[in-house]
Amino acid sequence: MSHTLFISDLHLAPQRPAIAEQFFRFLENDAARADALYILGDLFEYWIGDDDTDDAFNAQVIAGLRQFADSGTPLLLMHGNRDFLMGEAFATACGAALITDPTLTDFYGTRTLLMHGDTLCTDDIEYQKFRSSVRNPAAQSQFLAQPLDARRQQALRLRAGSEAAKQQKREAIMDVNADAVAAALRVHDYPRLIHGHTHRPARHVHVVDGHECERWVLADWYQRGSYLRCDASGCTAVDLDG
Ligand code: LP5
Ligand code: MN
Repeated sequence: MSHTLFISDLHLAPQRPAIAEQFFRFLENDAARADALYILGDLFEYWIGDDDTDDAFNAQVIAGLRQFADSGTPLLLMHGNRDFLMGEAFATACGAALITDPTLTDFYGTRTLLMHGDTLCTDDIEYQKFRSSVRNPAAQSQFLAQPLDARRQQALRLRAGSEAAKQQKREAIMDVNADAVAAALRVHDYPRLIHGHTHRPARHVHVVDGHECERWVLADWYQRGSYLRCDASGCTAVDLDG
């Protein structure tokens, strides 16, 4: 049956080669049989600019994606909170199209809202402040004007700062806020919602203004790879083998 696959939060990094290998196998097998593959953010552990392609690992990921896209399956990429600096140059190199967060698309007769998910975490006030500062175009230009080594050091400091900050936050703060979910569903006329980011894979049902809306949360790829498969009869979460 015609179907589309959704993944997010792979956090690909050379330090975890097994997950990258699993991703390349996924591209050659399950993903190659789909109508399209959507990557809804955090493909990379972090992305410091499209000029970081002399890096052997990044070049390998680009080549894998390029081979996949060249074989004819549309590849759609959304920014996550780790890789929002992926630009048109990167997308072109991969044969992918960048899509905005949020994006509303019809899949086999079901209107579906696609998001990374971080904007729904409105209780995490520190994160939302951090987000607006790093999504500022002037701050991004200033960052990108620095040499790659300096950028890499800064990204590693931000990653360490984030891990430390998360230790101090209650779990509930780092989940989506129900009112933010309801608002996103309302403003898009009550679609199905698919997002990642929280690393809490599940299917939820939200009743908003009397409309039942499904919300699928994608899994991260820390332990193993997985994807969401949607066709005309609905969506199913699938774990990849070993
Ligand atoms: O990513 P994750 O899962 O650890 O946590 C996220 C939120 N954290 C982030 C930060 C990213 O991990 C780091 C991104 C690196 C990007 C590289 C490019 C940099 C470009 C800069 C352009 C201007 O997104 C985390 C959330 C969590 O999800 C759950 O939703 O809680 O939010 C935070 O931890 C933010 C903190 O609360 C506040 C910011 C701490 C920053 C510490 C700075 C340390 C010193 C920096 C020196 C440069
Ligand atoms: Mn994320």
